Amino acid sequence: MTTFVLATANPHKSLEMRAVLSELGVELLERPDDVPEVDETEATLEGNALLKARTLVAATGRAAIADDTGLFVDALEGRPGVFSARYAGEHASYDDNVAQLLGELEAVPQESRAARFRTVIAVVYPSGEELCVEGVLEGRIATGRRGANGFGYDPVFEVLGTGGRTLAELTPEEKNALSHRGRALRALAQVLAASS
Ligand code: ITT
Repeated sequence: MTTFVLATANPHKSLEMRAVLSELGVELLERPDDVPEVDETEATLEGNALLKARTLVAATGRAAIADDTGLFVDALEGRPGVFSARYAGEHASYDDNVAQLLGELEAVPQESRAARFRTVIAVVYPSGEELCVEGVLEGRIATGRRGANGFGYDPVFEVLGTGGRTLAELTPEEKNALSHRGRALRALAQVLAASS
């Protein structure tokens, strides 16, 4: 059994990572409460994921796993991207961020609302060895919120190939089976299996 300390402080992300990894033979240890949140100062998802994982290795002496995710909207030249958590301001809620997104896209027609979620998962070992994998989910930004599941931008992200359903209209199992995060975690399991 592979064991990592979890670097994310986001309980929604943590729940999804646990659900996927428990089926792939990877055990996650809780992020210790006394480790301060990491300032995401890098310009890329990979850079920020590595920052978060390295911080947990330094604090615990154990191998750590981090997720950094962004929503990249074509009509906004890739924004909010790396800044997805702080899109509507430093302490913005999920709802504030969604409102900001819908507002900015108000005049943009359906066919020009393409977007994708990208997740980078970083694993860092106490030896200094590091690895990163990525998962992508293609879709489109809806004109309003739909669905009650998930978190963040899920109510406005229509998933390509699902007949226009948003991520928030999928069950947790459906989301994990096709999401950016699920894909990245399954890619990680393959890399780990190949190197063991
Ligand atoms: P940690 O850094 O502690 O892991 P965070 O919430 O800051 O937590 P990210 O920087 O990776 O994590 O995420 C940026 C934002 O993107 C997040 O706050 C959500 O608003 C959104 N987000 C991430 N994953 C998502 C998903 O699967 N569905 C919808 N929105 C998501």
